Amino acid sequence: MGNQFGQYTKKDVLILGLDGAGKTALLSTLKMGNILTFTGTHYETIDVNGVSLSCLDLSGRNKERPMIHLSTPTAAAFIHVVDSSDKVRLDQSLDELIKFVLLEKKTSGTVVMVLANKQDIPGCMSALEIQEALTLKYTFSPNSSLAHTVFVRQCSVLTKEGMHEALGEFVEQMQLKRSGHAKPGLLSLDEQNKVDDVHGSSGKLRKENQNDSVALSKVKAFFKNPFCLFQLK
Ligand SMILES: Nc1nc2c(ncn2[C@@H]2O[C@H](COP(=O)(O)OP(=O)(O)OP(=O)(O)O)[C@@H](O)[C@H]2O)c(=O)[nH]1
Ligand SMILES: [Mg+2]
Repeated sequence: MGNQFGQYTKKDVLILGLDGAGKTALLSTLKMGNILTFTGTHYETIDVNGVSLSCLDLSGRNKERPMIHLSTPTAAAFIHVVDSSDKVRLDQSLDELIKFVLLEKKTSGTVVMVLANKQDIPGCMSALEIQEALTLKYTFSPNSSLAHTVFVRQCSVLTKEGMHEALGEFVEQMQLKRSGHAKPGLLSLDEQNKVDDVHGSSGKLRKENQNDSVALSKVKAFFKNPFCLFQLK
């Protein structure tokens, strides 16, 4: 697990969310197959269905909050992790998503996955409940070409249930976005990628996945904003 940042590094995917939501658990599980406990901010490159994603796991702790403003303009896409068992702080979590991503003009047009984590905890909120809470707070305007593509999915990083499916969909939405086919606004929970509609066949999309290093390198070229030096604990 990388725990040192180089200066001026560009990042593709920014993992956000309050402290304790499961950001580091997600990244370590995707990278190494199980939850590892690290504090602070981490950078890792992971592979999702053959697509390489550079991920920045930005600590939710106060000390590192100012980094959000520096890193959001450099991100191609966002994963906002929510602790679905933490009903008390759901408002705060969604407020941060709205403030740092949805209302931030520099992130316009990006893919945003809200990941309702910790579904293994009895009595936790479902993705639908979290989506409803989000729509009460924020009005999506799908008609704008600059609108984010937002979708809410649920998983348990602990049991891995739903985790790989959610990440797979996230990558597909990133690819649709790059090809200009992503649907802006809030995607419904049961909305599947209209892969066949867009690409003619799912086989073609899989082929595009394999060629993604070229697409990714083009995307990376967009993100020329300097990053910052992270000092880890
Ligand atoms: N029950 C359960 N616990 C989880 C799950 N995912 C993460 N956790 C636990 O939640 C705690 C916090 O997880 P982290 O990944 O460190 O949280 P974080 O979002 O990185 O928090 P900060 O780095 O402080 O911003 C750890 O004890 C994890 O083991 C899950 O799906 N279910
Ligand atoms: Mg963490």
